[in-house]
Amino acid sequence: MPTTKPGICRICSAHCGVLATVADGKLVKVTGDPDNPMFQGYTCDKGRALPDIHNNPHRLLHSQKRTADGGYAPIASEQATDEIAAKLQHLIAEYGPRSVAIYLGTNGLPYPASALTANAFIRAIESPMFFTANTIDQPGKQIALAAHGHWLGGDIPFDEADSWLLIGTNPLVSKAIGIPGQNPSRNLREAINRGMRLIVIDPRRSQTAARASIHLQPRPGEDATILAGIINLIITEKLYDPAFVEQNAAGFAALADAVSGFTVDYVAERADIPRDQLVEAARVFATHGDRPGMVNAGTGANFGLHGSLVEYLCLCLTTLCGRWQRAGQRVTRPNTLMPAFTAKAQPHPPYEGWGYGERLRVRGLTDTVSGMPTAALADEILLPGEGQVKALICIGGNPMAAWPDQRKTERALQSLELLVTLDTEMSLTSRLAHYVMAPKMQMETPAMTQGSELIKYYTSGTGIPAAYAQYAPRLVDPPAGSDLIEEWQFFLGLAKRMDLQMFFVNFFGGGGGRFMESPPVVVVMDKDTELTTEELFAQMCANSRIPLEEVAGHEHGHIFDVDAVVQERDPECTDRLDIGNAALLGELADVLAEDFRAARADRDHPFRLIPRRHKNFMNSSGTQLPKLNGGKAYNPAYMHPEAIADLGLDSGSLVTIASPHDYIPAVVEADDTLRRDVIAMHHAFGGLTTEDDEVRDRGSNVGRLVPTDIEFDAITGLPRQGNIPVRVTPV
Ligand SMILES: Nc1nc2c(c(=O)[nH]1)N[C@H]1C(S)=C(S)[C@@H](COP(=O)(O)OP(=O)(O)OC[C@H]3O[C@@H](n4cnc5c(=O)[nH]c(N)nc54)[C@H](O)[C@@H]3O)O[C@H]1N2
Ligand SMILES: Nc1nc2c(c(=O)[nH]1)N[C@H]1C(S)=C(S)[C@@H](COP(=O)(O)OP(=O)(O)OC[C@H]3O[C@@H](n4cnc5c(=O)[nH]c(N)nc54)[C@H](O)[C@@H]3O)O[C@H]1N2
Ligand code: SF4
Ligand SMILES: [Mo]
Repeated sequence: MPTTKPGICRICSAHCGVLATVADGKLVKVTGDPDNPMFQGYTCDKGRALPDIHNNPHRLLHSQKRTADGGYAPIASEQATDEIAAKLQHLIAEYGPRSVAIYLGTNGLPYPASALTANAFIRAIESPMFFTANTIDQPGKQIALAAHGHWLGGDIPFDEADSWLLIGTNPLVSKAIGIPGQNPSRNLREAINRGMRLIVIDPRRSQTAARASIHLQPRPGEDATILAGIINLIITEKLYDPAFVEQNAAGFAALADAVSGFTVDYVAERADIPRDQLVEAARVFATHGDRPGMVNAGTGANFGLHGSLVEYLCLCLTTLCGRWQRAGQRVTRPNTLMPAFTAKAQPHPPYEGWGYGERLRVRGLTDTVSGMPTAALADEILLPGEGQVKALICIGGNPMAAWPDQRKTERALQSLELLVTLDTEMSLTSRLAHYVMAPKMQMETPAMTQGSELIKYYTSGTGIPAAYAQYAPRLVDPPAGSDLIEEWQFFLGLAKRMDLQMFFVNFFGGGGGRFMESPPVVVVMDKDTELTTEELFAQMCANSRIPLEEVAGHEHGHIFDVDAVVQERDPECTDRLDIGNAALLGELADVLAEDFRAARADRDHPFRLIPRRHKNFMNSSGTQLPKLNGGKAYNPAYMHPEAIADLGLDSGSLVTIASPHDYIPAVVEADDTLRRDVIAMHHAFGGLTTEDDEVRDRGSNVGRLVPTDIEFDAITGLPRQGNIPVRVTPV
């Protein structure tokens, strides 16, 4: 008899409540859950493909070990853990703890204990080398918050706002930021029906831009310029909130001075947007409606080299216009599975965000609030000398597909003495690994929404916009005869063999610790620890506002009735947000000093390549699954039809795309939503560098076009992953 039970899809951060049907011990169907109060039946194609993902014939049911001839053979997970522990002990004894690094990718998110335990392990061996995908994503968000400070009253609710500004993000597809990701189409439709004016800045008429009231379609990479222009206009026309600024912000004069060169005419010419449209966008954002909203930027705006600055200007614009929840208003994202926190209408002051902790051996980079610079990890592997990284453990990430400079990444990974991946398939990175640990998958493990809730601490515009939580037990057994291990159990297994004591503090990172009232939960693990994931989740939620058992009692998820209202500021509070940070406004001065006309005259590279995401793929995941790729296993190079015709090409032509750094093969496809001078491609496709002739089966690796050591954010090391100058030549 098939059974259908509520579960949680955790492919992306929306964490949709779904219904999962199991028949004959197999997951056979996943649909939306109409009884889930938050999602009301919503899912996307990826969530509905969870049965295909679980039952994928390429899924690993046993861990793999590389054989002498370069192939792979199954190995028992206990045996693999024995061998990996022994190798790590040997490397640490020989080269020191820094020789061991961990990289956590996006598939840490579905398994809340995975990141915490991996981080506990690396601290237990006393290596500082813990890297995550965050620093090749939008690390500027945390840098900007450190420089600006946090508003302890939190965000304005999207579902009440009359205006919203989105820059280089497409939340209708990505569910990531701005429009709440829990059924974003519905959330946007309701807002527009209510009279919201949405402003979108995107070189492409994205799904979100197509529904905007104003769509600015600029040259890519000019987001700092445009934001500075909008701020300048708002200051000049006195459209900001002087009372809020007076009471809560420092640095107004420095900001006003730094943006003063960004006149409407200058910005319109430089970004190639109509002057009047820019003015209208600024005025609408500043004045439309009784309840004006916020501004959020996404990956598109962050990859154009000035990500930290773009994020900082977003916060400056928000504070300048006083766009934060005030005393007496409801808390937009109340804590539920996180510990209770009293929101207050006051600033949390800026704090040290970078330049501390571990120093990398390249490019003057350091640890930061956004973590260690992942774009420098390949260099740390390749650069001989003391501290060289010899072993890398990748958890739910795919460096060969997703890191910048694929060729360098490939050399680095091939040179390692030990490469371990924890991956559900022989991913591109796993194909270079010594060991591939096969893990359990989503519906085979218990699930909760704590991870989706806590991302709000990384940046505003994310997280769950209600006191909503869900817990789901394991819904299906792993396939018969399989030998699978949960990621956190792998690290506990290593710790036991290496006789380490590990501990983690839930929740680390994201400035989270700054918002704790109750003492943090400390989880300790050592060689005597015997724990189930369920027991570990209970420990992780020991001080949550709503007890985990109570959440679990509502199997379809529940919006709890918590009385969360923003409180008055403390009478003695003199803290201020900083909108005049010298380092970041110094970078804005550099932007103004750039000779943008000369940069544009690069005849060798007449196009700019920009990132975009596809609704059916989560980075590299799903790209090879027929149910999701519809038989097209490559990522086209989308170009304006006239640009294709100008080159004498057709949609479907094979081309070479070359940046000043490297080249990739690609298949062009017509897309009239783009500017003529822009090419858009999904990232995280492609094979190894020797497999270019398989482009129609594997796609093209955009990261290969990106050098890590030429143009990069000096604070976070994030290279220029967008606005990449390229030329296109027929093959
Ligand atoms: N050029 C360019 N580069 C980019 C980007 C871009 O837009 N353009 N985007 C950047 C961004 S925002 C990010 S976040 C990074 C992403 O970088 P990564 O996180 O490194 O890449 P993913 O492709 O998400 O890797 C996911 C891996 O998890 C595996 N996996 C799938 N399901 C499971 C599971 O249940 N358990 C485990 N253990 N593994 C699983 C998949 O097979 C895959 O190998 O890439 C960055 N790189
Ligand atoms: N379906 C799906 N959902 C995902 C993912 C996925 O791969 N697939 N990945 C997840 C991850 S890891 C992340 S980080 C988030 C990212 O979420 P988003 O940041 O929303 O990413 P995208 O959907 O690629 O939207 C980026 C937009 O920026 C535009 N753009 C490109 N260059 C520029 C520029 O220079 N300036 C401006 N203003 N716009 C520009 C692109 O045209 C595109 O519409 O999505 C998450 N959700
Ligand atoms: S939106 Fe995200 S969480 Fe929801 S079903 Fe799709 S992939 Fe899963
Ligand atoms: Mo990301």
